[in-house]
Amino acid sequence: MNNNLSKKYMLCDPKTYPHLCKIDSPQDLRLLARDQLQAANDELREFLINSIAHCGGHFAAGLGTVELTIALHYLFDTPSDKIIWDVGHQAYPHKVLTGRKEILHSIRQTNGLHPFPSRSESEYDAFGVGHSSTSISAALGMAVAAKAKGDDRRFVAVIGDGAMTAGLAFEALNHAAALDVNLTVILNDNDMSISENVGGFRNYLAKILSGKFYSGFKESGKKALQNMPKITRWAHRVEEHLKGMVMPGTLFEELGFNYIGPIDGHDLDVLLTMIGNIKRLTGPQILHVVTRKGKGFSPAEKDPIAYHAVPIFDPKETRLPASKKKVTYSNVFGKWLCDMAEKEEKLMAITPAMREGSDLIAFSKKYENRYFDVGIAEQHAVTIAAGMACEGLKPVCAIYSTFLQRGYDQLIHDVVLQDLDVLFAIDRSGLVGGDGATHHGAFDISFLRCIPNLIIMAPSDEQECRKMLTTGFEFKGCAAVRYPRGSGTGIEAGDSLETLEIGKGIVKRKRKDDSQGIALLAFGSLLKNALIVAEAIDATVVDMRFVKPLDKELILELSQNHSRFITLEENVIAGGAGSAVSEFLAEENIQIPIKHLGIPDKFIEHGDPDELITLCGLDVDGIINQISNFVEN
Ligand SMILES: Cc1ncc(C[n+]2csc(CCOP(=O)(O)OP(=O)(O)O)c2C)c(N)n1
Repeated sequence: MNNNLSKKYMLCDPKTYPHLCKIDSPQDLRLLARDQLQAANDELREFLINSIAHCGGHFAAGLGTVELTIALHYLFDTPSDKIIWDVGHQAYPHKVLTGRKEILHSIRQTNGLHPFPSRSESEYDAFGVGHSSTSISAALGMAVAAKAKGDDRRFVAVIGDGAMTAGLAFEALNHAAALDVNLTVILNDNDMSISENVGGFRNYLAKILSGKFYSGFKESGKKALQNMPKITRWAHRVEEHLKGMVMPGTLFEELGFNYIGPIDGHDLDVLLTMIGNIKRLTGPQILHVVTRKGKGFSPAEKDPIAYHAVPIFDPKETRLPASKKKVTYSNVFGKWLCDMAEKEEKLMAITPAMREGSDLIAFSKKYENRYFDVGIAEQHAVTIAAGMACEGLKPVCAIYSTFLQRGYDQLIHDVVLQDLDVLFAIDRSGLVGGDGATHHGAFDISFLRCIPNLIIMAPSDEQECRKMLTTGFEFKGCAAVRYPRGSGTGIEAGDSLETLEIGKGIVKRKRKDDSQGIALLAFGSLLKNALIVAEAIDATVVDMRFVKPLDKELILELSQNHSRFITLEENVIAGGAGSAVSEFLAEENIQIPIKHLGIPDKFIEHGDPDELITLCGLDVDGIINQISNFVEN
């Protein structure tokens, strides 16, 4: 892409964007007359399409929240009032209106804007997000604090219908009803998660919107709003009025919320009127807003799954560029799953709303009855797997490392403690790149390896990944295979369903010099760098394969004829695989200098994956430097 050309699209020039270019903060937006807002709104959408097309990032969700963002910042006194975006992938319009439009194109890149709202980035980013379904709890906490301080401020949680499927969101709704605080929840219902939303709650929302009810409201809504009584009498009258228009006794009403809606989230007038009115109500309010993912960009409206997050593309084209990517670890998993399912009928696959990311598309089509998208509900994903295993099935729970953090208690208490047969296919382990600190799979080795009886494997290439998946599947008990985001060495994973001997590593290179020297003990993806380093410094290299159980025999053997150990892993050093080696050496009272290389003890931000590896000193030069310092000291 021509850089000058792309820059032109990414800047907010006054000719194309006469209103938007003057908005550097919500205060500027509030200076606009109400009849100028539609123009500003349309410019904002145009700007988003052009900018994101030229830098890549989350796309379709943000196009669906343009009107909502304008209405909220126009009506609420942000940043004193707080808008809490759930997940935050839909918050690009919010970033544009809150002083970040000229740098929007840097989003997700090294030193660029955070991929999601971040408290360190802007005072308008009320809560740091990335993982879903936290907004209502966070907003509720803020509202409680404001009440305790005697502040009359407003707190608005904006949550999608997908994010609403998590238990956490319902826990917060349940609690909110017990508290007398001013909380507004905006349910942004586009009937999509990343893929189609699933489950009974989705069906419930669909019922609310179905047939004459919703279309009837659409027609009558504006009229009804125009006829509303003056605001002095409004609060108690409108409640009945609105309730008359909507289904009586909705689920939300039963929970203690004042439910209002559904309304058309792309009708700016209706949004402004409704939110303006809600602002004056006290207690917990829920506004049900219906939007369309990808709104205003027809290819994204037609295919919101493909346009959920996009690479750089030409906005004049109706298609995204064909992916030139190599086979990814997710692809290796997706193919293995289909192959194994053919052989083993007991295999069931579970995903918490990540069908595309975990590459379960083929499986979901071929084995419809053995495929379970449980919604954004990681805890439930783990425990439903436990239940299936109790009945003799063999569930494979495909889950991103970062999202398994949500299912930790379930993993210990419901699966491993009961010695149940579940395989965890842990995708996106290690550094993930543009999604940043909220999404790096930096901790799984540390939080898994302290659990008794669990088998943990880390593949160094695609073939190993396939063997480990088979090994974990055949194992009677709980096993985990943690593999990285993206492609690996490029080696063909093949078709075999071969297993590995549990707890056995493999020596990949022996030191040429017989005298004592360095042994590099690699766990997973860093093996390829270790092999290059070993050529430069003449070291022994071991692919440890198993984080748990460790190949103790091999470690003992290596300690006989090496003077130093270096461990390598794409996980935090704290409590990682290297620590496991040190613990074992200490237990055996073997004193050998050992250096652990991995992710340092800080949160790593977003950026280009290779740059992040370099930042952590895990590229070839970085490893050599760290080893030299260790040897010299
Ligand atoms: C705990 C957690 N699990 C999974 C994800 C991955 N994820 C990001 S956005 C998304 C879909 C969200 O759907 P919804 O809330 O309806 O928002 P929409 O994209 O439809 O606007 C998912 C599953 C996540 N961010 N957090």
